[in-house]
Amino acid sequence: MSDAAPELKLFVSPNSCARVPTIALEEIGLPFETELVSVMANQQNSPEYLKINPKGKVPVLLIEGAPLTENVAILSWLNATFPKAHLLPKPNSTIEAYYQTADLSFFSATVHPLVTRVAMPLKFIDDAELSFEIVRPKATKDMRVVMAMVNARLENGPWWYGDQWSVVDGYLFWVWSRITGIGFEQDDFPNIRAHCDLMNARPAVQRVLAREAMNVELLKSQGLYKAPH
Ligand SMILES: N[C@@H](CCC(=O)N[C@@H](CS)C(=O)NCC(=O)O)C(=O)O
Repeated sequence: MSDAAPELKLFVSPNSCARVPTIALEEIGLPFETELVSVMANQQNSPEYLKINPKGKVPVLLIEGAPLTENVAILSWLNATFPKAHLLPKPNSTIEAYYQTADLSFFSATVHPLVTRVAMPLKFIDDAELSFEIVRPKATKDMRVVMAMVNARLENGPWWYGDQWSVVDGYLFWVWSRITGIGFEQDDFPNIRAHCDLMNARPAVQRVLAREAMNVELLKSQGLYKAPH
């Protein structure tokens, strides 16, 4: 790769976890392209998309045309490639770098699967009534335990790493917006609510939300949008 900024294209879908690397890219502040995929219309499983990501998921980051998948890898790559953006605090030791990987993996591998159960319970049982009566309430209960832990961590906030904003905050913001958008009860989690207000005030986050709102309108006009419920 030359010294010039690499050509970047991110595959996104409104309300999805692709919001997290979009926030990272907006915080970096260099130009990047996005390509819209409607997860609501199952476009992530089209033959064309599966050639880019056989896992059938967003996000994918094309770096000079080569796909990088998985949020943890994408966010870690962006952090390493654009150190001036301070997407993660500079680690003071080798183990501190692994603590950061553990934090990103916690959101990717522990919290995100719970989000999927809360937000898309039909993925887990082929019975609409049971999915909303059993899968969602159970996952919501588990999510409340995890969010209580996150809320306690933010006592030393306002951010995940205290005074320093990081992409881990972007991850938490996506999780919180996604679950509260479908009615997750917020009252017991004042620190996360304050965190969300701070996130909403960041110019980069406002640009991300404006992009998503435009994408929602575009997908609606094509009959490819379904609001979260
Ligand atoms: N481990 C992946 C998870 C990606 C993922 O589950 N993306 C969801 C959107 S939030 C998706 O594409 N879902 C489509 C599907 O499961 O069919 C990552 O962190 O990038």
